[in-house]
Amino acid sequence: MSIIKFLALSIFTAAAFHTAIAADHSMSATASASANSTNSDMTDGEVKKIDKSANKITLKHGDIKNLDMPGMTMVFRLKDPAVLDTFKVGDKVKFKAEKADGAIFATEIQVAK
Ligand SMILES: [Cu+2]
Repeated sequence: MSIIKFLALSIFTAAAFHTAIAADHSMSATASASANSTNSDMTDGEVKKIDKSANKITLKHGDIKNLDMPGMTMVFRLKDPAVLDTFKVGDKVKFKAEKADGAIFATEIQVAK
């Protein structure tokens, strides 16, 4: 009786231990996958023109994967016009491109280091 109890307990303990390892492993795999996708969403660009009154910025940009767009020079709108004060023509930037209301917005735009 006591041997069966002991065996049952050790099998249960081993199973619980394995489950804990598996949960840990899948959690860290998910975290690194989402970090990778965040990085690849950022597009490189160069500031060509800033139009503060119209809240627009002209960028020469690299491939925009999420919008399926090749590199080109084009106008982006900004959700936060205050960021225009932090750039000047010729700055290299990184940003995310988002389609909204029939226009393309540059979001999370920042000077590239
Ligand atoms: Cu474009």
